[in-house]
Amino acid sequence: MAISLSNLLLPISLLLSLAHCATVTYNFEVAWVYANPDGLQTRPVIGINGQWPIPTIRVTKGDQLVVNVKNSLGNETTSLHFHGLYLNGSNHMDGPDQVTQCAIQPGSSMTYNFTIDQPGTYWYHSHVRGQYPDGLRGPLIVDDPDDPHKDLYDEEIVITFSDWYHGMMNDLLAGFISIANPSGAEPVPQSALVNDTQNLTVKIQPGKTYKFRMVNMGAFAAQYVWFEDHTMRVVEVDGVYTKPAEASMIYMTAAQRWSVLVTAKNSTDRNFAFVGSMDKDLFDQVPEGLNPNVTGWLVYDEAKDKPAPRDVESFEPFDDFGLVPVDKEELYDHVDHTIQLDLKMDNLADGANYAFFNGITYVHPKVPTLYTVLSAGDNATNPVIYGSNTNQFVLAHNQVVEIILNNDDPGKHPFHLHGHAFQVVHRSEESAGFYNAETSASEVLPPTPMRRDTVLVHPNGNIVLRFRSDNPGVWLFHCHLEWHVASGLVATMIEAPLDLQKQLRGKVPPDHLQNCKAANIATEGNAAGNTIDLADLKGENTSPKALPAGFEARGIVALVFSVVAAFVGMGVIVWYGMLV
Ligand SMILES: *[C@@H]1O[C@H](CO)[C@@H](O)[C@H](O)[C@H]1NC(C)=O
Ligand SMILES: *[C@@H]1O[C@H](CO)[C@@H](O)[C@H](O)[C@H]1NC(C)=O
Ligand SMILES: *[C@@H]1O[C@H](CO)[C@@H](O)[C@H](O)[C@H]1NC(C)=O
Ligand SMILES: *[C@@H]1O[C@H](CO)[C@@H](O)[C@H](O)[C@H]1NC(C)=O
Ligand SMILES: *[C@@H]1O[C@H](CO)[C@@H](O)[C@H](O)[C@H]1NC(C)=O
Ligand SMILES: *[C@@H]1O[C@H](CO)[C@@H](O)[C@H](O)[C@H]1NC(C)=O
Ligand SMILES: *[C@@H]1O[C@H](CO)[C@@H](O)[C@H](O)[C@H]1NC(C)=O
Ligand SMILES: *[C@@H]1O[C@H](CO)[C@@H](O)[C@H](O)[C@H]1NC(C)=O
Ligand SMILES: [Cu+2]
Repeated sequence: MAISLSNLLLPISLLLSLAHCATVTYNFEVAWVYANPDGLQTRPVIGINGQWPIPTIRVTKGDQLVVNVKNSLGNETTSLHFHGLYLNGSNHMDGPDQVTQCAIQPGSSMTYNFTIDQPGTYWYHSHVRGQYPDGLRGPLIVDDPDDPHKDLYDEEIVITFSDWYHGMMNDLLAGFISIANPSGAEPVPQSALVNDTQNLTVKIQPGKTYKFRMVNMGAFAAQYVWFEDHTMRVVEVDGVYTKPAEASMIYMTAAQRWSVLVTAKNSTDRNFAFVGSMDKDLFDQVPEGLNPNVTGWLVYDEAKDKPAPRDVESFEPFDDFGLVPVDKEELYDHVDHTIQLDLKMDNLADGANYAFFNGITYVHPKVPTLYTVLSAGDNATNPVIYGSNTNQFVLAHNQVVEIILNNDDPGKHPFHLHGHAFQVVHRSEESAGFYNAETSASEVLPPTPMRRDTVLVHPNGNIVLRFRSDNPGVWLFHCHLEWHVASGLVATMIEAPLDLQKQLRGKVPPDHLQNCKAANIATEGNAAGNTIDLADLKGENTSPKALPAGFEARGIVALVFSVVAAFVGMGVIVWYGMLV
């Protein structure tokens, strides 16, 4: 048997990386506190250890991260998702409830414990129904001793961007998915925030170059971001280092991260504004008096004033499609498995508006999907057992998987895949319609495509994404507008389920299972909790029924709505007008 040089080298490099690793432990007690980040309204927010904004998680590549979470909310369940982390071999630590765990019950605890082997800018947030915009979201930074750009900057600064609601998510969701909101208009935020405040000042020293690690941890609004009279050089997107690319304005969707280098002026003559401006195209109706902008300042001299930002005539952001990863990972040019997802918004028989992939809106299964995998034996490769409303796809191990997403909706949607960064191999302009493989056959795809974990699809346009199924796990693919997660724009990738069983069978920790027990949630069987006949889904969770055949959704909605209005009178119409 021949032993190649690379076989000899691999264990040595593993040893070296092991030598650096430390265990970093956080103890988080999650509970309600009060905050008023935009100066307009004090409201309950979800804090950690009595504080809000919540702490930044910071580790070094190779570290073991342990987060002990105690849920002291009293009246809501919770969970934590570590957005962008691959969690190789630790799929059970990914966080979405009813997917890889049961939600952490009030009064209960759960430990997240995994190794982080990737550098970059990430964030963590609750992954139970619509909860994180109530405040349970913060940055997660993985430092890198081998940062390829380390000679290009002197210091780094983390800044977060977010939209902000005065209402509580539970109330807003009840109004959003409701017969009183047949058009599915999303609640519009009241403010934009930087670092969970406004008017942030960032001290700058002349001549230095700063790496700004920027995170959009908002619920809904993308933000245009620019630094007046300073150029940005993009060096990282979603944990993937890129060849430096100049940009004067970027467009940061919900859940995206961008690291940019900003070189300070040599003089301290004046201070400069930087601005985050929420993309109003996302709002069905822009409420009067809304300020979509949040301003901060690069402060060179504290004695000088902080000038108001100049108006920007039009938004012309940098296009991330052309970014080239530093590692120059080549295009996956041979596809093994193509998945087509057609996105649509429509009403169901309850009159509310839902989001669909291929005509199916996501509904949580009764058993967390990972636990179905682990209890199904050989039948884990049969997609049927995961239910009728989970948009599930079973992927074989180590294949090149392609997702073609057709946006049959006039809205913009940022799509996120758990457990991977994908290659973005095609992105159409607005209104291009469905992707057509035949007419696109002559298209030259980027030889070293941009990779990231969250990407925007334009209105009525399409995107084509590719990744290798080398990370066994149950990984969600979903729109990262929190409203659309709630209305069902979610698919489930069941990646290499038999390999996943080998990794995790018998290894789900007792505290995870205990939270299921406390909530009476089964941890074995198919999506319906059936352990005898896995193909029998009787009793599973399903969405409301479709509208009767022959009825136009709009007609039904108008009819139902006028009936409601007739019963309750003009009050309802006024109230509805206020809601949108
Ligand atoms: C930021 O400054 C503006 C303009 O002075 C002010 O209206 C706003 O209330 C300030 N925001 C906060 C959170 O203090
Ligand atoms: C839970 O308690 C908070 C703080 O008192 C409250 O604002 C919120 O509405 C409650 N949530 C639910 C679902 O009752
Ligand atoms: C975390 O996981 C590691 C590796 O599996 C294990 O050795 C360690 O005991 C765990 N720590 C905690 C606090 O659970
Ligand atoms: C913004 O918030 C982050 C995360 O909490 C913190 O690390 C950083 O220092 C803050 N930036 C500034 C300029 O205050
Ligand atoms: C600042 O001064 C240095 C050294 O003289 C020079 O190399 C650099 O280009 C100047 N930077 C700017 C932004 O003018
Ligand atoms: C927000 O910024 C944009 C771009 O500069 C500007 O056109 C708009 O007037 C600003 N809005 C407010 C309320 O300041
Ligand atoms: C972990 O999973 C990611 C995502 O699939 C993959 O790119 C990476 O190679 C995996 N790493 C290891 C050590 O297996
Ligand atoms: C698993 O699938 C096989 C073959 O289809 C079937 O005979 C068996 O009953 C299934 N097992 C369960 C527990 O459903
Ligand atoms: Cu969406």
